[in-house]
Amino acid sequence: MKFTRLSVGVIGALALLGAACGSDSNSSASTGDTAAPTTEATATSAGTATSGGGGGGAFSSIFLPKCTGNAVFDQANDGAKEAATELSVTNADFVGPASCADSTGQLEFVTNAVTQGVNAIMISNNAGDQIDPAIKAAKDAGITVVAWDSPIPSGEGEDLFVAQVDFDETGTVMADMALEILGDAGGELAILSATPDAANQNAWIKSFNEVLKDPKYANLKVVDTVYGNDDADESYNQALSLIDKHPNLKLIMAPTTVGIAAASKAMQDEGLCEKVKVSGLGLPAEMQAYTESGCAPQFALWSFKDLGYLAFYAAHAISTGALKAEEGAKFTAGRMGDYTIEKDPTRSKGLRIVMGPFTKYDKTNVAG
Ligand code: RAM
Repeated sequence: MKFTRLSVGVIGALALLGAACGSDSNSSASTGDTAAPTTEATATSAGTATSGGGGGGAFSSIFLPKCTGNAVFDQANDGAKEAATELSVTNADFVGPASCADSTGQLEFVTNAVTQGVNAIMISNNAGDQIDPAIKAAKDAGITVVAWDSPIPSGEGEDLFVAQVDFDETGTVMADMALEILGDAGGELAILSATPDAANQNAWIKSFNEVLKDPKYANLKVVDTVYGNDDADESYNQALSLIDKHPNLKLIMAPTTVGIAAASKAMQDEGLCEKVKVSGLGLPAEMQAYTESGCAPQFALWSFKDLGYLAFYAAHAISTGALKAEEGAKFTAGRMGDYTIEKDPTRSKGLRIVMGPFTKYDKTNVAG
């Protein structure tokens, strides 16, 4: 049976959504307490969030992904919950817009958190600099703001960015995968990204284009950059448009777990995997079939669970006063060990810690 392009995309979207819904997203609501937040170590009065589990110590926070319904954000939230349990504090409220396409959808969650007087906001920013006024209001209210996965580009109002990997390294990793897949002959490639305002993808694309200037990659030609808004259906259709528009396209590079899986499915459904390969940043569980079939021979990622765990430890430490968000400050994040805060060299302003490492996947290790 041959599905239409749209219906296959819809099925793909539902499958991804179903996978995401399978995990516990701990979305129980905070009580809306309006007690003033404080950054003191003894800040026990402000938090009354009532999410289940996590020991129950009063530390109220929100864990705000770009949008809900993405398996990697559920994994990050699992890590945050693990940290909350170890720290004997209440889990963060896992809240966010239903669609990543809604680039300003996160603003109301930040604003509500300020009204509720939470101790900390942990955010993967999907709104570029448009988030600045809301984040600044949170900061002015004494709330700890830790970005994870996707930073506040200006650094304004953000205490710390928990970087999954070094953002400049991402460009090199993607360029090397493209070169290995296409070989020295190279060819045309297109980038299929998430949302146009996603700070992480935009930084990675910038770095990728920078790295490609090295003569080593001279035969790799980026012919287009398109956005699937981290929506499986939209990404699927964007991948199909790319192959219609660029008949000589040899590779789709998707620095998004949603985009890479959707593009792989599109190429597989069209029987094009021999002609157009897919690579980028992908979740092994979503990519295994495409990697084993040769549609997506190589991709990379890091642990989202660890990222959420580390973000929660950092936010808790800063909020309680155990850690000062300043260059050179050190702290220990449970099972993940020691970290030192540094200036973020990939932004003009802002502090970061870098988690790492990248794991590269191919058919030898994708099954785990
Ligand atoms: C998607 C999201 C996320 C990004 C990954 C690689 O799941 O856009 O922010 O880190 O892809």
